[in-house]
Amino acid sequence: MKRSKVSVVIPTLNEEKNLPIVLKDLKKLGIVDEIIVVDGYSKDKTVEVAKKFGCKVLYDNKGKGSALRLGMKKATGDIVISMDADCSMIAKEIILLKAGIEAGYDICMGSRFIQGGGTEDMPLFRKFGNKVFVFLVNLFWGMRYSDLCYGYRAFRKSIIDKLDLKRDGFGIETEISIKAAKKKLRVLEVPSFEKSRKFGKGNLRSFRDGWNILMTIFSELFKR
Ligand SMILES: Nc1nc2c(ncn2[C@@H]2O[C@H](COP(=O)(O)OP(=O)(O)O)[C@@H](O)[C@H]2O)c(=O)[nH]1
Ligand SMILES: [Mg+2]
Repeated sequence: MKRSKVSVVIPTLNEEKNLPIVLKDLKKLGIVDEIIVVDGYSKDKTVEVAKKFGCKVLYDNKGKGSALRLGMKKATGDIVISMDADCSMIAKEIILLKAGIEAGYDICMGSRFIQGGGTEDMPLFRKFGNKVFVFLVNLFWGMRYSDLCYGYRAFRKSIIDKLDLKRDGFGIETEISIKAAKKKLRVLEVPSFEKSRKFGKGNLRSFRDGWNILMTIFSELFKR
């Protein structure tokens, strides 16, 4: 079997301390062929770090979703992995995500809420919000997702255009899950453990982005 080429797309905003750790782990893995950092015009040395490690650097000023869309479009791998730069994701799990695509699935999503997964980066009310959103998406689109607002995922490159993604902000993961359901893509969940962010503060705001996610769900409900 031909070896699949693997691209990793990382949206970044002021991650100069976290990014070197993430990139070192990715290099150590030895199965990543291309790393695309999509930076939201960081005020720190994030871009310098990315260049030092030989990453492709792109810029986007709209938000995490928009950055991810750009990176996924420009990726040249057969398998495209989306990942955060905050040290919350374990690089080795890429092996599992990649295996899902190689086994024939179109999208392989990390889930924090199946056996083997977990999170130390989610206060109780966010867990509750996530549960409500998962329930709604499963109800409206007949899925059996266990997680929704989580960005550690692998995509078969050839289905990325089909998803026709539009969201600019933190609604992007939800949009992906819903459109994968609508377009009847083959989706697999694999367990993933989310560690706490190592340095700095997250950019996600629970109420603003919770609202954003809810609006993503309802706007998709009224579209074909
Ligand atoms: N390019 C870009 N990246 C962002 C933006 N906001 C967050 N990120 C990155 O997206 C990833 C997830 O963001 P984070 O704030 O940790 O959100 P959380 O993990 O959902 O709490 C991190 O790698 C951030 O650096 C943004 O506006 N633009
Ligand atoms: Mg985070």
